[in-house]
Amino acid sequence: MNSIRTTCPYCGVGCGLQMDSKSSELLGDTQHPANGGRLCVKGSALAETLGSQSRLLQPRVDGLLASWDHATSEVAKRLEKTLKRYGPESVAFYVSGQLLTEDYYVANKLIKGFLGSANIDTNSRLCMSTAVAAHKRVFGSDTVPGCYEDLELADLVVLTGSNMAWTHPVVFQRLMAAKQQRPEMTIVVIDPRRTVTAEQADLHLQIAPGSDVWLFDGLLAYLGTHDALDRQYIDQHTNGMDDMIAASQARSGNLGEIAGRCGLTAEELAAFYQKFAQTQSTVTVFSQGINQSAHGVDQASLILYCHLVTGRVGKPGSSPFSITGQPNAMGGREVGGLANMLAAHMDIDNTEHRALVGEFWRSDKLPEKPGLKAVDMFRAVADGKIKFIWIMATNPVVSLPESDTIIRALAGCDHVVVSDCVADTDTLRLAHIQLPAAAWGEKNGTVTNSERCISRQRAFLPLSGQALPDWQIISRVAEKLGYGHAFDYHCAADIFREHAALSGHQNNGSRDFDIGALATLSNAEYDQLTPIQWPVPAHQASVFLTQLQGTSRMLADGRFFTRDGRANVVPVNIPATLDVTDVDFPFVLNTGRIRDQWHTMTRTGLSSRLQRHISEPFVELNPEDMAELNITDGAIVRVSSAQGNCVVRARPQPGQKAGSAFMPIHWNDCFASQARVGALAPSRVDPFSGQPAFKQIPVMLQAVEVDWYALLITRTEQPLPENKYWSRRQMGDWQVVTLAGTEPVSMNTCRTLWGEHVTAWTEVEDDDGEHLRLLGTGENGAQLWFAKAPQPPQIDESWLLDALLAEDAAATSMSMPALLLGIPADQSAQQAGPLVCSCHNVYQSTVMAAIDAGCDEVEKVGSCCRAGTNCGSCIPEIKRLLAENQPAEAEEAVCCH
Ligand SMILES: Nc1nc2c(c(=O)[nH]1)N[C@H]1C(S)=C(S)[C@@H](COP(=O)(O)OP(=O)(O)OC[C@H]3O[C@@H](n4cnc5c(=O)[nH]c(N)nc54)[C@H](O)[C@@H]3O)O[C@H]1N2
Ligand SMILES: Nc1nc2c(c(=O)[nH]1)N[C@H]1C(S)=C(S)[C@@H](COP(=O)(O)OP(=O)(O)OC[C@H]3O[C@@H](n4cnc5c(=O)[nH]c(N)nc54)[C@H](O)[C@@H]3O)O[C@H]1N2
Ligand code: SF4
Ligand SMILES: [Mo]
Repeated sequence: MNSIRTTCPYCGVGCGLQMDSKSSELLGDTQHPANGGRLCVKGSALAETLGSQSRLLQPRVDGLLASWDHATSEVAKRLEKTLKRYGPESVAFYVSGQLLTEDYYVANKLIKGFLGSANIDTNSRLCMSTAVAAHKRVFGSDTVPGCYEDLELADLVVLTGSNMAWTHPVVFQRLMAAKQQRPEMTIVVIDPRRTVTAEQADLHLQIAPGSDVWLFDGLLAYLGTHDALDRQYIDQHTNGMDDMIAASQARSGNLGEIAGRCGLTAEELAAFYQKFAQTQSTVTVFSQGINQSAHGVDQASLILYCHLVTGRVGKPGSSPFSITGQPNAMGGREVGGLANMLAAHMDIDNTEHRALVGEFWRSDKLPEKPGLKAVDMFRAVADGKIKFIWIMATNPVVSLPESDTIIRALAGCDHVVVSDCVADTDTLRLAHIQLPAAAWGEKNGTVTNSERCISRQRAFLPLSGQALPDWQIISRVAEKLGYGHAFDYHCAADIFREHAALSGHQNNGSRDFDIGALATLSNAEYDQLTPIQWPVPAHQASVFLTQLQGTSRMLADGRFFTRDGRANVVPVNIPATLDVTDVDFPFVLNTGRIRDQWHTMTRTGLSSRLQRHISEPFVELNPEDMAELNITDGAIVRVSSAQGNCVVRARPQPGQKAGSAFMPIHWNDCFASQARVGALAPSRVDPFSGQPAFKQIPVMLQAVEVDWYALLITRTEQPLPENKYWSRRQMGDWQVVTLAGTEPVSMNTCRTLWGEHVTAWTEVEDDDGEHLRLLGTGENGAQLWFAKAPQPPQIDESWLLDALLAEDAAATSMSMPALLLGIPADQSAQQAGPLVCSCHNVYQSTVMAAIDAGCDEVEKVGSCCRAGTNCGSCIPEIKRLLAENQPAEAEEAVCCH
C-alpha cells in the first residue's frame, strides 16, 4: 500500500500528514510546504481521537433511529413545509470552517441558489469575519497577501492578538527556527496577557484590553510625523491616505498620551514605533485579539493602513497577515459561506455577480439581499422568525455569545437539524434530526490554509457506521427537494471542478479568487493534487498539472481589486473609552484557547494525552486580585456576567494584568457542570463584521464556598453526589471526575449511589467523616475509586490509573494502602506537577530535575529527559522553566547521557 497524504483537521496552519504505509502511523508530511514534516501536539495525537466509540453512527429523527432515506426525506419535508408557509427567510443554515470546501460549496449552493434564502452563515463570523470585512473594505477583496515564508524572511514580526505558540504552533516553530538563524530579527508581541508567545518575544507590549485601536492609530500618526512614509506608493496606490494620516495625527496626541491610554510606558511604545518605522521588512500577524472586538474592523483596517503607507504589502518578508483559525476558514470564504457573500469571492448585493452565479448555477432564485449574520440569525430563531435551522460542523450552544439564550432559542425552534460526527454535544442534544457525518480520516476533499494553500484531505479509513460525507447528505436532501439535477455529484472531485470553474467564470483577472486552472482536473489528478496556493488562473492550465505554480504572494504590484485599482482608505471610528466594566462587573474577562484542546473538545477530549496538560476548566487571575477577593489557588470560583454564570477553578497567573481575567473556551455541558464560557459573553458585535467581542467581557468574581473536594475515577459513567462543581475527562479506560460541594457525602452515600456494579468495597473514613477513600471492586476488577477531603486530594494520577488496571490482574500484589492513597508505596513518584511534554509524557518535576542537574538549554533538557524533542509544542514552556530557574553550574556529566 502506498502511504496516504492528508491534511490536519485542526488549525489554519494546515499541516500535511502522512499515513506511513508500513507502520500505519500518522506522521508529519515532510513534503508539505506548510510544515515540512513538523506537527504540533494536537496533530501528533490525532490517531488517539479516531475510532467509533464516541461517534454518531446512525441518523435519528425525533429521537428514533432512522434510515438515511427517512431522515433526508424528513429534512426535505420540514424544509418545504416551512418555506411554503413562512417563506425563504424562515429557514437558515449555520455552517463551519471545519467543513471541507466541497461540503461548504454544496451547502451554500443549495440555500442561496435553490431555496432562495441568504440565511447561511458560519462560525467564521465568530472568527475571521472582521479580517474579511477589513480586507474587503481596504483592498476591495478578501485577499491575504502574504505567506508563512514571510515570517521567516522578515526583520520585524509583530504578533498582535495572537497566542501563536499555542494556536498556530507549527508556524510559531518556523518563526522560532528563523529567529535562531537570524537572532537580529525582532519579535514584538502585543497582548494584554503574558502568554507563552509573549515570553518568547523581544518586546512584549502588555496593552490595556482592546487598546490596539489606539496603538495602531498612534502608529499611523507617528509614521506620518517621522518621515517614514513611502510617498510614491501612497500616491500611486491609495486613495485618501493623507486625510487619514492627518486625522490620526490630530487625535492621537503625543507618545506619552498614547502610551498612557494603552497602559504602556512611553519608552516601550517609542521602541515599537521606531522599530516599525525603520524596518521595511515587517510582517504584522493579527488574530482573535484584533478580530473579536467591538471595533475590530477599524483596528484591522489601521493595521492595513500602517502597511500601506510604508508600501509593505505582499512583498517577501513584508505584509500584513491575518492568520486563520480553522482548517478551512479560507475555503469557506472562497465558496461564500458568509451571509453577505456569494460564491467564489463574489458579493450578494452586486447585481452583476448575482447574474453571473445565477447563470452558472442555472437558477433564478438567488436572493438579492444578504442574509442574517450568526448572532442575528440566532436572535431570529429566538424570536420565532427562523423556524428551520440546519447546523453543520459547529457547536453553537457552546461557541456563540449568550449561549444560555441559544439553548432556549433552539429548544423553542420548530425544526432543528444537526449534522455532526460525534454522538453527544451540547447542540446535538437539542436536535430533532441528528445526521451522522463522516469524520476526518473518512472524508475526501480540500481545505485552504492561512496562506491560501489548497491541500487535499484524503480518506484512509472506511466510513464509521452509516456516516456520510456532508456533501452527500446535503445533496441527498437537495434531491428530495427536487433539485437532483443541480446536485448530481458522484464524488468530491465533481464538486471541486465546478467550484474551480465558477471561480474562473468570466473572471479575467477581475476577481482575486481564481482557480480556473483546476477546473479540468481529472479524478485521478484531483486525487494526486499536491498543495497549491491560489490564485491558479485558467491560463496556467496549458501547463502540465505537475508544473502548476500557484501564487505565493498577492497585491505586491499595488494593484487592488477596487474600481480604480487603488486601496480604499476609509475613515475609522476611534472609541473615546474602552472600559467595559462597571461597579457590578468590575473585571474584564478575556477568553481564548489552551495548547492541547480544540474548541468544544469533541475530538481532542478523547485523547488522554491531551487531557493531561490542563485538565479542568479554570479562570486565570492576577495573584493580587485573588488575595483581595479571598480566592485561593485551586478554589472554586463563580464568574458572572449580566448574561450568565460559570463555576470553575481559580488559577493564579502573574502574567494576568490586575483587574482582568482569562478563561478557556473549551469546556461545556458535556465536560463540566457550568463552564460554558459563551454563557458569559454578551452579544456585543463589531458594527461592520458582526463579530462578537469575545475578548472583553465585563464580569464579577466570587469564591464559592465548599466543604469538600473529591475525585472519582470510574469505569462507567456514574451518578454524582450533590455538588457545586464537577468536571470530567476520559483517560483511556477510565473517566476521571473532579468534584466539590457542601452537601455531606458519607460512605453510605457512595454505596447507595454506586452499588450497582460493585461487589466489594474497601474503604477508610476518619472519625469526623471529613476524609474518605474507597475502592469499589466488581466482577471485572476495580470499578471505581473515590477520595474526598477538605482540600483537593493529592494523588499521582498516572500511577493510580495504571495501578487500578493492574489491580484487576493481581489484586493481591498491590499495596492496598497505596492504592487507596493514590500514591505509590515507595514514594518514588512524587507529585509530578503539570504535564509539560504531552508527546513523551514528561511532567514538570522531571524537566525541573533536568534543569537542576545543569541542563541550561532546551536541547540539553531534551536530550536528558526527551521533553520537547517530538512536536516542539512545549518548547516555550521549557524555555519559561529555564528562565525562571537558572540552572546550577553546568555539570554535564550529571545531566546528559
Ligand atoms: N490549541 C488550539 N489551537 C487553535 C484553536 C484551538 O481551539 N486550540 N483554534 C483555532 C482557531 S478557530 C482560531 S480562531 C485560532 C485563534 O488563535 P489566537 O487568536 O492566537 O487565539 P486566542 O487564544 O483566541 O487569542 C489570542 C490572544 O489574543 C489576546 N488578546 C485578548 N484581548 C486582546 C486585545 O485587546 N488586544 C490584543 N492585541 N490581544 C488580545 C489573548 O490574550 C490571546 O492570547 O486558534 C486556532 N488554533
Ligand atoms: N468566548 C469565546 N467564544 C468563542 C471564541 C472565543 O475566542 N471566545 N472563538 C470563536 C471561534 S474563533 C470559533 S472558530 C468558534 C469554534 O466553535 P465551534 O465551531 O462551535 O466549535 P467546534 O468544537 O470546533 O465545533 C465543531 C463541531 O463539528 C463537529 N465536526 C467535526 N468534523 C465534522 C465534519 O466533518 N462534519 C460535521 N458535520 N461535523 C463535524 C465536531 O464534532 C464539533 O461538534 O468558537 C467561537 N467562540
Ligand atoms: S499546527 Fe498543529 S493543529 Fe495546526 S495544522 Fe499543524 S498539526 Fe494541525
Ligand atoms: Mo476560529
